[in-house]
Amino acid sequence: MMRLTLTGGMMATALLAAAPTYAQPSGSATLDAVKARGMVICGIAGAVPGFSLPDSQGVMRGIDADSCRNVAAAALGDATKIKFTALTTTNRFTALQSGEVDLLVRSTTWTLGREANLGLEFAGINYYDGTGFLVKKSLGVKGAKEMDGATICVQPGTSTELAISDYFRQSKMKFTPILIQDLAEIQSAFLSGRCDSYSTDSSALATFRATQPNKDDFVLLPDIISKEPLGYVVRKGDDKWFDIVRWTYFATVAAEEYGIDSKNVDEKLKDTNPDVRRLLGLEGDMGKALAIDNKWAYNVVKQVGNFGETWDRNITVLGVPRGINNIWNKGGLHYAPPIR
Ligand SMILES: N[C@@H](CCC(=O)N[C@@H](CS)C(=O)NCC(=O)O)C(=O)O
Repeated sequence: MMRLTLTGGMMATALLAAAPTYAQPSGSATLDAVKARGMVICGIAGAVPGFSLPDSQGVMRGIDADSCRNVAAAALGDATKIKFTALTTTNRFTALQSGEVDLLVRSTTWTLGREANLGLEFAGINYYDGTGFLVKKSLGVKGAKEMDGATICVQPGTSTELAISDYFRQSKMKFTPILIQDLAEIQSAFLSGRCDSYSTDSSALATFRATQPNKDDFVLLPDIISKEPLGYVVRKGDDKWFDIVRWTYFATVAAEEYGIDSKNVDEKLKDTNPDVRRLLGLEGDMGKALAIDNKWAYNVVKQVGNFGETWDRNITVLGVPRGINNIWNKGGLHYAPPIR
């Protein structure tokens, strides 16, 4: 027994002496890969105003793009260390499963089926949305219940498809789906009158309508027929990465709650409130617990902004009211558990 312990100890010493200086493994294969690469790879749509769309300088803008940047700021200390991969409604899940992307923030609805069947899990919700219908005003339809017999343009592989079929079946109405994958194609099919309605997340319908030159020719029906909580998705089995992504989202919400934003965050470093001090990495080793820098949340807020800033910059400008997407103490659903 004695000899075995001695031998083990000697071997360990020899191994230590010979060990090359690799970065300490974090316990997260995804975080280790992200660090080695110096970049977070994030799956987005890349063509949806307010969510992810390149601006005139080619910079990806939108709430999904900024959610990706939040994770780069938290994990690497630099929101610009991000590569965006444009994915479709049908290839998004395989891209995440195969490791082509480190996370997916692509107007993707959290459902039981996706979480239980696909080996994926939802780490946070960046937009509480719902399925809506866009119609031409000239059609004269005022509500979804008047759509019996309608043809509806919808993207395949979406939870929208299921929401519509449930709604029509339940309402004892018929409809004909026109399934079109490509976004530009589905939108031009709707504009040219191939379908009576275009259905998807109502946020995307509102922003699509807002960006049309003749936007008053279109009506977003008042009916929201399903819950579509859109969020941050990661692979199952990497709990530490899941924690980083989940608490990054919470940090943006907590920052808004405490009144910390990208402009005053340096001033807030002098704050005596223990919640603020822990969030900003001044005490409590919250970052260390996540295997990242204690300044993780400071970096997110300083470089990208708090949740409300991200919302206003991307969504408010398109005329979509905040509603249930406010933080909890202002009547909304975004709520962060204690960061302590
Ligand atoms: N939230 C639904 C619908 C997702 C969806 O269809 N998103 C649309 C509207 S936001 C989209 O990303 N279109 C852009 C594209 O396909 O390039 C889901 O997860 O299935």
